[in-house]
Amino acid sequence: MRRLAPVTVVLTAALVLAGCGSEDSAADVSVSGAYMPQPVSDSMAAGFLTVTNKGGTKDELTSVTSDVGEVTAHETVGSSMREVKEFDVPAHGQLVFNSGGNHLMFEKLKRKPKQGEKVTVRLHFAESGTVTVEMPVKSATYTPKTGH
Ligand SMILES: [Cu+2]
Repeated sequence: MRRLAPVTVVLTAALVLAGCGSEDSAADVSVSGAYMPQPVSDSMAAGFLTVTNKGGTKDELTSVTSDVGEVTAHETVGSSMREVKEFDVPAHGQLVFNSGGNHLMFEKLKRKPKQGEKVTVRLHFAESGTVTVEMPVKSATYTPKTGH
């Protein structure tokens, strides 16, 4: 339980700020496998992660913010991509961002993230409030072993 305490504090603060009276549904959504390949561009980067919803209610990822720049969520359709405003996180399901598929796109970077650093990313959910993720920066060619 001790390991989870900082997350709980962040979530509680987010709910208070939002004036949200919902119960502790925040515990239903968690993030794993987050990483950012070290960007080759000075102004743009991509990020990947998996959102898992343990709860019985669908949630939605409504926005993503970071201190390193502007973030949008994209889906890949064929060989092109388009911005998606709200991604569903199905009940008892996952929302997966992975290379070649859905991805987070960081633009107008204030600094260029380097391998070994961490980028703070905040995921804002319709039901679960805000989840803060420390996204590690990996090598430019990194692919997770469990990746697709
Ligand atoms: Cu994109």
